Amino acid sequence: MATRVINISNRLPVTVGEKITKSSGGLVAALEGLSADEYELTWIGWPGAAIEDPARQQEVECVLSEEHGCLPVFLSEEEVAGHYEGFSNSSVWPLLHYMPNFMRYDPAWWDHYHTANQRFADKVLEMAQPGDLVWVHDYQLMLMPQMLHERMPELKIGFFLHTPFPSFETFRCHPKRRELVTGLLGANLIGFHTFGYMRHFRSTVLRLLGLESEITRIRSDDGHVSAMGVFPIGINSRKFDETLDTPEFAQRRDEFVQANAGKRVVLSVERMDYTKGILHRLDAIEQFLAPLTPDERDAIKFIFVSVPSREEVEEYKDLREETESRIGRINGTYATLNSSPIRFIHGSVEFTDLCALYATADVGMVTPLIDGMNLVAKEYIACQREHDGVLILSEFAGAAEELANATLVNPYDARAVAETLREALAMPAEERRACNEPMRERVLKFDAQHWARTFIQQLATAESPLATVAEDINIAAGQLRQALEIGAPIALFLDYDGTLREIEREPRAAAPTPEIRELLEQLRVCENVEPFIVSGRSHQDLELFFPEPLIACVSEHGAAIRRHGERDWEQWDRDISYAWKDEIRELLRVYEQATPGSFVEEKRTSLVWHHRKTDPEFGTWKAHQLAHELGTMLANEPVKIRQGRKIVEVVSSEISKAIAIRRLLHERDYAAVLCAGDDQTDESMFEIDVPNFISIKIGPEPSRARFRLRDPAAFRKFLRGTVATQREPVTASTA
Ligand code: GDG
Repeated sequence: MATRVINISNRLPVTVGEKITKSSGGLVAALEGLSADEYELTWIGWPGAAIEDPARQQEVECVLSEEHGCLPVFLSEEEVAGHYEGFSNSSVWPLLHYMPNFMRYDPAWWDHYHTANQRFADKVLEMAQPGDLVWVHDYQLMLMPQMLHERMPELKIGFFLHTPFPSFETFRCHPKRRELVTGLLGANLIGFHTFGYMRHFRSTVLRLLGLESEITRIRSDDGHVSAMGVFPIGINSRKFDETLDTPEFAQRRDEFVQANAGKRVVLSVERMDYTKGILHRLDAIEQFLAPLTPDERDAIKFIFVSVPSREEVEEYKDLREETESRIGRINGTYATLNSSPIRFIHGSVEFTDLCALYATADVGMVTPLIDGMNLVAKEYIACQREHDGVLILSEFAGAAEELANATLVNPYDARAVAETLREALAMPAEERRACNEPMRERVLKFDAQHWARTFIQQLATAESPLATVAEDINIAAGQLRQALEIGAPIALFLDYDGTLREIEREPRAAAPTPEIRELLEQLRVCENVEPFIVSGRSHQDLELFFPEPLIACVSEHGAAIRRHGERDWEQWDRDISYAWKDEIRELLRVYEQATPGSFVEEKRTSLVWHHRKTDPEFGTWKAHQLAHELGTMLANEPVKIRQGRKIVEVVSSEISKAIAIRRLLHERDYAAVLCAGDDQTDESMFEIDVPNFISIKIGPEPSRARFRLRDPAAFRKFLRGTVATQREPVTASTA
């Protein structure tokens, strides 16, 4: 059966006017590359016009869904102004492109952005079924992944960002930075054009939300995993290649060649957007023209195709005016009696004409100040079948990573760009061919269809939220009940922080709540149940929380025990030497001084360097460095070095929770043994090998435990529902 793919972009690939016409952007072509046998596609988006009459909405919806496989999301004019022109294009777009000077912000826009994202998500949820692949596109819909994930966690949600993702220093300027990043983390797969954008995203997630990540995956606090990947988008190669074979193309190409006879043509094609570097390019062109003689100027022609874009937004209007006035000035200054240097088309050209322009231009001049990918650069290369023009490409376009043989420039350096243009026009044919051939091969092969297929395939195999769920916890409950029913003793080894009790920022604040005290009391009075608190805390700390010896406590991972009903602690580490501490203490102090915010904690059995309050990247780097240094220093000592949650710990290897528990298990036989814990130090407990052993991991991280519960509250509920219900002595006859 075909897998259902729900594709969501801000704009549907149709234009709704008197009639409905299908448009043919790159995304349409990409998705057409998904085989219909394998995937059943539905497209959700805004139809491009504010349709407010309910009868007309119904009519449009009917035609779109039946004839075009599209479901429209209707937005009022006001919503479009707030969501699209305001929030998306006037605040997020400039920041994603490193241009905070163009950012404007109005809190009312946020409401529209949120509402629009919600409206899109609702539309998806009207039709979505578990197992569907949902693919959300671009910066207008950054909240959607989280909205969808919350309502339907069984969906596989992909998000692709078509723009760059900037460094944290830029992204942090956005008033809704946290909400935007959290919105994206609802996705199971987040795609970027380049590794650099992905790197900035990870660093932003770390700095904004404190979430550490691996190179290609981020785990949120609730255990949800977002994979990340680099998927450089390609062009609709087949369409270009086929068009180049048509007689219409040949005719237009010949007409252009004739019209420009005796001239070298330099072509630029773009949406009229300040990211595309139009004004900077004009500076370079001016520098190029200045030293030329009138005859030389007659022999060059610049063609600008600038497609009108976002004209409702102030900055775009200004750009258009500025561009027109600059071009007017340049043409006025450098025109001869025969020609003027720049032909400016503020509009779009037919596809065949575009191909003919690409195919005949001596130079393709693509110099954005920054660009997620830039398809024009790839399209220009795809059309160099015979002519072999030179691609001058900004090193700040994502495409520059793949088109390494292009002539790369820094668009801010007008003089260098002018010089590069001079050189490009003089480049010998063999050199041009040698540059273009490998690029053309690559562009044709890794096309838009390839891009969509690889993204969808990776989304389909993205980690399912269910993969981290261990065996059914009811099996554990059954095991415990069975032991209790026959009146056999059971032991409960319970970690405290993060297992019985929610973690607090300040460790001292994590005293047992009345609910926890009551639960422990219930456990204590259960016949045949022997509970132990097995903690990493010092015995002084444990005494503060549990002054009465009502419950047995094991401190510092097994260094000492205070047994049930006894006031004194039995020291279990008398024969262990801690001589290694002196040298290590000194080293940790050096790290403490060199890393602002970090501090050293000394426990009886260990020394700990904490970096929770440091700059997250600097702290992690120093932690790696410290762990490495310790490894060399302590190679022959009986210690373990642990890099845990924002800590580096050196601890005696003769002490562990597992060693302590084994010792207790030698003292008495139990019919069932339960160990529960939430962090790495608890993993040693889960390796214990005795009959009827129940290991429970609290929390989402990977673990060796057989069972898993979400958080301390769920664990307490589990204890109440299984063990603590058995208040009365239970015998075989009453069971
Ligand atoms: C965003 C990102 C990323 C242009 N003029 C005409 C025309 N075009 C077509 C081109 C090309 C497309 O428009 C422009 O795509 P770009 O990639 O260059 O730029 P954006 O519109 O800013 O796109 C960008 C892209 O998303 C995809 O992820 O690469 O970085 O900003 O396909 O051919 N087409 C026709 N006539 C024109 O006059 N027919």
